[in-house]
Amino acid sequence: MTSASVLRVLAGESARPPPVWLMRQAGRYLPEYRKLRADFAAGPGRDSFTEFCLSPEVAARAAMQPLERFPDLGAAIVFSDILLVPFALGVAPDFSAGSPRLAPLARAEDVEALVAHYEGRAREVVGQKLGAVGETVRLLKKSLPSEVPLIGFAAAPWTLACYMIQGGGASGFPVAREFLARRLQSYLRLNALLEEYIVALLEMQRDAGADILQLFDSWGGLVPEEHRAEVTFAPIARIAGAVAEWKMPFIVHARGDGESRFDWAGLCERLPASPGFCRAISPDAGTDLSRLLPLIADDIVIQGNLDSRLLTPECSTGELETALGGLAGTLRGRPWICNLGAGLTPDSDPRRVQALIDFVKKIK
Ligand code: 1CP
Repeated sequence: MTSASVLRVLAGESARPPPVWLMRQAGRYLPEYRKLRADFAAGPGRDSFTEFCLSPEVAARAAMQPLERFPDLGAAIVFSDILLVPFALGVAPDFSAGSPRLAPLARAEDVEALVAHYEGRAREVVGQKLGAVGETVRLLKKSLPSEVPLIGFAAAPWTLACYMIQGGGASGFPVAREFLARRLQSYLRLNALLEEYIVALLEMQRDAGADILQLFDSWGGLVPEEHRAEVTFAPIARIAGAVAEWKMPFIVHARGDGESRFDWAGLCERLPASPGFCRAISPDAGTDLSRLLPLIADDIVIQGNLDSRLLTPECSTGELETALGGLAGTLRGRPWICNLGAGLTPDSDPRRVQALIDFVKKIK
């Protein structure tokens, strides 16, 4: 399999078999990643995950690990975290309990104070606080084989706002949703501030040599329909517009939840189409692709939407093969990248990842 085909596919060419790369927070299932983390934490004053992400040599090592174990993976992703943007804005996440915790932006005044301090300074602040991410990208570009593209990333404003308003991860992010419902104008000020910082972070990764940019709107499915245009579609379309000017491939990932699905057709309508710009979407496992595909433009590349459980002991290898066959059938004739609909979970079995790669090689 040629790894470069992720870029070829993003340029709209069909590749059989399709390239494979597996998503974010991926390291956690690899023993070599857990060792790297433990060794780092054992160093003097170095217990925080944020510091791990902001140490370019060690972050580059973590990013290389999946490729070293699975040389057939079709892309690498920079090792970093979406919550480095709140960190740059002075709202540092604490990862020590597993799920991150942050000082919550509970009141409209908290948002105003943040905006007053940080608005209009994104390039300067991102350079100062997150320059290490650019350095990681530069190191990775030196170590990666030339045919393996590097993905840089950030999260969409809503997903970051969820963590910042809620004060951490939470099922359904009820506090963030209530803030949106009751204080829309204040929420939109935060959204705009985040958008400015997200573009600056993506730009920094581009300048450092990233080949592809991905935006994670992990909690995008929680935005109620009446607010989607302002909260989700318009900012993502503007961020895509910036990436389109840089003529780089752009992938959007989002998830729905049980009650509320992410409106992919609505987003796709608004993603700019321009020469030399490749648009890709990465829908979660709950998205019904056979219903979605007729609603979106043919040039939009699909990545995903395999169920992450297929790589865990919860499912059998046979179930993985069947699911993959079904996905390949649905996507026949379209450019696609084989990936999960969410990140690899810590209980994923590395042998199952190899099985996935081997099954994909057989796709005609
Ligand atoms: O070592 C550890 O235990 C930390 C686990 C971990 C890792 C490996 C976290 C904490 N972040 C990461 C790295 C990471 N996160 C990457 C780097 C590339 C890779 O390893 O593949 C990427 C792309 C992310 C993106 C990320 N972070 C997302 C978006 C993707 C998704 O899963 O929807 C989100 C929501 C986060 C927040 C986050 N960071 C870490 C955790 C445990 C979480 C989830 C928190 C929650 O429960 O809501």
